[in-house]
Amino acid sequence: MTSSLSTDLIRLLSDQHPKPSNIHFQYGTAGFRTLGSTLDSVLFRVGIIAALRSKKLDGRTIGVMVTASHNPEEDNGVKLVDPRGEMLEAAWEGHSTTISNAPTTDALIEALESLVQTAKIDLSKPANVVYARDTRPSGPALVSALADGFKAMNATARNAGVVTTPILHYFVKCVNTKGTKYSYGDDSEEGYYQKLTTSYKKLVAGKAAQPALVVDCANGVGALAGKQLSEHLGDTLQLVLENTSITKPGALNNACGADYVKVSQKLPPSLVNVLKPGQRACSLDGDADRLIYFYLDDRGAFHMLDGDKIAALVAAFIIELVKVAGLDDQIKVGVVQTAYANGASTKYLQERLPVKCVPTGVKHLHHAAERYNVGVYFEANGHGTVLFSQPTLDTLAEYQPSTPAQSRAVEHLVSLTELINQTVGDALSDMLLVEVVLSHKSYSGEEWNSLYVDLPNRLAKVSVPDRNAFKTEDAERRLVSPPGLQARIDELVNRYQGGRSFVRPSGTEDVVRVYAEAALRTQADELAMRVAGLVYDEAGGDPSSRPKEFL
Ligand code: NG1
Ligand code: ZN
Repeated sequence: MTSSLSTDLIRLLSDQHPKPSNIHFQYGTAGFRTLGSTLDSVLFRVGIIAALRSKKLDGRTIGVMVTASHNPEEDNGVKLVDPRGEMLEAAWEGHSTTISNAPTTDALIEALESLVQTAKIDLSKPANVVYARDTRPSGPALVSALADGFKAMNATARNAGVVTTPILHYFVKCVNTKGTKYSYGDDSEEGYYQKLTTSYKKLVAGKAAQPALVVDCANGVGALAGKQLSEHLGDTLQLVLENTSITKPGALNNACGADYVKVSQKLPPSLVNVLKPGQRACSLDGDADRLIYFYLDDRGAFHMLDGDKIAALVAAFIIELVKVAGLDDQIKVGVVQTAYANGASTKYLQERLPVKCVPTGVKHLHHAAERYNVGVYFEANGHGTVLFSQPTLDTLAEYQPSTPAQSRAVEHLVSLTELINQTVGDALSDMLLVEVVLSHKSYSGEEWNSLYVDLPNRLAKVSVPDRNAFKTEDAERRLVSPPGLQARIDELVNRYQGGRSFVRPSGTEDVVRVYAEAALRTQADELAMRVAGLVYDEAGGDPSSRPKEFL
């Protein structure tokens, strides 16, 4: 092992992946994400950064996922996964941004040398990486640029192929815990499906089989994973996989998938002749880490069960099991949400357990959830999971139940710790979790939906010249900049019954997002439109694209 960078090799390869001069890249809440055709140099450099991060962590394996999730097919992106299967440490987001923007090969080498110095990276350490991509057409070329980055650092890199984002996170945690007492599972796709379906089968043993579940795979990688999952589930749960055209140009996330359903609050048109009244259905997003449920009632009206409804369903179920097990003194359950959580869900949950609101971004939710014994975190958009702390896992392993009912409840809790992905939100794992609860409670979609009634809400986005001019406080619920804008929003909100609205810059797109809710549908839409108008005027956008209406 050498103890300096192989600058000749880096130079040779970097010259094949020049940075476009007119683009500024940013490692945002979900890594780098923009048009796939502009990302070649970023992928090469991320390959180098992943290797450096691994060396910094004594050769522990780092994950790299190439995906743009729910975003349009022509977009792509890349994010790094830390050894425990979690999001990259915040300081390295900054390093990644700096390195991705070095204008030339010389500047890149200089930036890398400076990172090695400041982060005190021992270059003689090994570098280990596991990487994967989703089904986007730009994926193969980007993965090859990434592989050049690994080559430039002489890193040992394993190509995990085309898998969901949560499967890649699972691999990272498995590889890094292999052979320890915290071993998370077998680092193969088979290991993942076995782990999920074995625990699912234990949890629903003896329960009546549920009617078939329709799964909208967003024409993405979830179609491949859904098929494998379905085979492993056998008769225990019948999945009807829809929107599985992973090679059809333009199909990915197009009028289907979790983001389409959540934002438009509509049934994907492709399911109109598929879904029967009362039947349960769910949508995954393009990399299968988000999940939204829905159903049609007897009159054919569409009802959506989003991340907030999933959190409410799951938290109540876990609390009940903890209580039946006789562990309610030792195991406390809490929920983490963001400002996008429906006000009705927050009220419902706050009446039952501790609830914390944090800024948008999985890392904020995940870290806040880690502070509870059992932390349930879900974004309204359907991304989320449930974390069990190590002391809680130890409590469950050591507990001596005194009745058969207690013993069953503890077994179920242990199975849940196996079923639920502990690294990141996972649509397939969450789907099985929801199915377990529905099966235990004998709930239809309608009964689940009646836990609380959502306040009508609307999410909108406004394109502005500089989204960084928008700064927030109080878990993004209030604007501090541009000055004076928050007061004008407050003044508008006060005119609407049950009104709430907030504005924040997106961390993944070059837009400012506007959220509004109110007691009535028309009022929520109107409030969102008027706040979007305020933002637009403030930011000085082009009058022809001023927000006029939604729907
Ligand atoms: P931004 O673009 O920062 O709003 C979006 C989602 C987040 C999260 C990230 C990562 C909304 C309103 N925002 O972030 O919740 O999922 O993407 O994919 O859904
Ligand atoms: Zn996603």
